Parts: sequence; C-alpha cells; structure tokens
Amino acid sequence: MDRSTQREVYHGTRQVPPRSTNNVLIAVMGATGSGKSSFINLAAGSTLQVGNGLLSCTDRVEVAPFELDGRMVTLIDTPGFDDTNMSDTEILNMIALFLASLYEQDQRLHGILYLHRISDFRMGGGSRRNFNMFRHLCGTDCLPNVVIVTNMWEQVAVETGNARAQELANDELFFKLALDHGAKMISHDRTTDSAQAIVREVFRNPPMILRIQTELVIEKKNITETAAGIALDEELAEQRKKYVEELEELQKETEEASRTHDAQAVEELTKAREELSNNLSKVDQERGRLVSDYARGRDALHAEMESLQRELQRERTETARTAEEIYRMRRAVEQQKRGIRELRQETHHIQRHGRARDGRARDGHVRNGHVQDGRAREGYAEEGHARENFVVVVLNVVLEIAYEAKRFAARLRG
Ligand SMILES: Nc1nc2c(ncn2[C@@H]2O[C@H](COP(=O)(O)OP(=O)(O)OP(=O)(O)O)[C@@H](O)[C@H]2O)c(=O)[nH]1
Ligand SMILES: [Mg+2]
Repeated sequence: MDRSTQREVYHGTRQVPPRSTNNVLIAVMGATGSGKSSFINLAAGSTLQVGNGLLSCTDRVEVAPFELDGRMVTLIDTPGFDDTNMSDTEILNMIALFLASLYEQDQRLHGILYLHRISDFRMGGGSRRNFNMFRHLCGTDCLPNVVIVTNMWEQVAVETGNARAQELANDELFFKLALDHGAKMISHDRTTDSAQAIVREVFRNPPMILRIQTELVIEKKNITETAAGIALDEELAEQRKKYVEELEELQKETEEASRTHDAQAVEELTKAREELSNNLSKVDQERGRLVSDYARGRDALHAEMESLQRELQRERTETARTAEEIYRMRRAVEQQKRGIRELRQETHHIQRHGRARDGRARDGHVRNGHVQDGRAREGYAEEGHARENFVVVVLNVVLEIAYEAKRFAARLRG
C-alpha cells in the first residue's frame, strides 16, 4: 500500500536521502506558484506548505519520501525562479548546491517533473525565463527523463487548454526542443492517481546526471561558468541593458521637462530615475553575488559535510559498539538457553530414570514378594512335611497299637 512516510527539509543542501538501489529520486521544478508543492503532496501524501496568495511559498529545497510500487520514492521540491522573496541568483545557488551535493554523494536523479500552469494565458517573461533556466540546469542528454506536467486544467475551457498545450508543444521558444529530445508532456488532473501515474513515468528511467552536476563536480567549473550561470548572467545583463536604456530615456525626458520648467514632471521623472538606478545596482550586485554566494555556500556545505562525516563516524562507532553488546547479550542468552535445555533434559532424564528405578524397585519388591511367597510356600511345604511326618508317626503308633491289641486279643482267644 502506498503511504506517506515523512517530510524532511534540506536547509540548503543538508541531509541527502539515503542511497539505495530501490531509491527513486525525482526533482520537481517549475515557476513559483506552478503547483509543485501541491503536486508532491498529492503524490506522496506529504504536507509540504502550499502557497495561498500571490507570494512565493517554498523557499528551500524540501523532500517528501514515500513508497510507491514497492520502491522508495523521494520527490524533491524546489523553489521556483522569479520568486517574490528571493532573487534568481539565490534560487540558482540553492538548487545548484543541492544538485552538486547529491552527485557528490553518489545519488542520481531518475527524473525531473517540470510543472506548468495551462491556465497561464501567455508564456510571459517569468515563465519563459524559468523554463530557460531549467533547460540549462538540465542539459539536453537528460531530456528523456523529463516530464512537463501541465496542471490547473479546470481553470480553462478544454478547447482553450488543448490549444495552449498544442502551441507550447510546437513553439521552439517553449517546449518543442525539449519534446524533440525525448521529454514528455502529460496533463495532471489534481488527483493522487494522476500524480502517481506521472511519477511512474520516470520510474523506469536509468538515473541521469544533470548538466549542472557535471559542470560543477566533474569539470569543477565556477557557477558563473556553468550554462545555467551564464544564462542567468545573460538574463541579468539583459535586464541591466533595459534599465540603462530606460534610464537614458528618463534622463532625456527630465532634461526636456527642465527646459519647459515642468517642475512636477521633473520631480516624478527624478523619482523614477532613482528607482531605476536602484534596480540597476541590484542587478549589478546580483551578478557579483552569484560567484561569492556560491563560494560561501560551498564552503558552508563542505564544513557541514565534514561535521556530518564526523557525526556519521560517531554513529558508526556507536552502532558497532551496540552491535557488539547485542552480540554478547545474545551469546549470554544462548548460553542460558542451552543451560536451561540441558537442565530440562537432565530433569527429564532423572524423572525417566527415577521412574524406571521405582519400577525396577517395585518389580524387585514384587519379585521379592514372589521369593517370600516361595519361601512361605517352602515354609508351608516344610510345615506340610512336618505335619505329614507327624500323621505318619501317629498312624504308625495307632497301627502298632492296633496291631498289639489284635495280637493280645488273639492270645486271649488262643
Ligand atoms: N486549480 C488548481 N490550483 C492548484 C493546482 N495545484 C496547485 N494549485 C494552487 O496553486 C497555488 C500554488 O500552489 P503551490 O503548490 O504552493 O505552488 P508551488 O509551485 O509550490 O509554489 P512555490 O512554492 O511558491 O514555488 C495554491 O493556491 C494551490 O492551491 C491545480 O492543479 N489546480
Ligand atoms: Mg512550493
């Protein structure tokens, strides 16, 4: 029976799920609010927090392990790019660190589910940027292990939904290239059955190595040198260019307003320029932070890994000690059991032999009885003999007397 077991939280990159051949690891990605956590909760029976407004909800990598078809499946929830609380740089760092640490611990993903709301009436800048980042994290070779999950179908008319799905599947800017390279596109109807059927789609896949994992761990690239890092930097550079152009435009407008002495316009335009300048310096900071944050995150991760290793070693020693203790106790119990068995056998033996001896003793008594009887009989016989002898003697005496009396009577007659 499929059942949810527990919910674990990866604070950044901590605690990677236990390795096992029976383990299936699947990452769930997609724009913020695309329904990733809701999907995982349906499939795994977990209780990951689901957003209830316009604000982004999941702000770290979380996992939900559960059992499906006898396999231990772990769905990995990720924060989406375009988060309302975190920058794309932070999100990329978080996801990249997690994926690199998975790979370093010899754990492979079986698939990635990429969630997309069919209810989005157009694939806006956010959705497109999110999918772009996803493609660069993933690489082309992994696409056969990717399922694009379209959801929120109940929010649109069937024909509209179908038309959108068709459009997304055929547009090179959206899902066409991924589908051409083996990715699947499946609709989800917000039921557990549908979520689990989608999970099963990537079950049978051989585990894969994502492009970002190869780049960071094998090729030891800096995050800014990875395809995703470059894509993000390009996005930021694009944003920067836009801000600079807008600033130039505002500068011209402000100068024009000054020339016409439009004080209110000058004030409004100055405010807008300040805002844009702020955005520009944020973008510049973001571009710089991608390197420093990743390096800091990696150092923190290594420190954490070392402490985890020490903890693991302590646990192993403790486990070995406990195992030894259990072994000793088992042996003691075995010995006691053997002792009890022997004691029982002995008792049994004694009881059996005791009975036999009693029996023999009783037989002895019986036989003794017979002997005594015999002796008694002998006694009786002797007695009988004595009585017989006595009778014979008496008879002889009587006969002699009778004979003497007859002789005497004959003498008298004669
Ligand atoms: N109608 C409909 N609403 C859904 C569906 N899935 C999720 N939602 C709603 O969409 C909103 C966002 O869902 P979440 O699961 O939090 O989305 P998320 O992708 O995890 O969002 P972040 O954590 O912010 O990245 C919530 O209000 C959900 O109730 C669906 O299939 N249909
Ligand atoms: Mg979420």
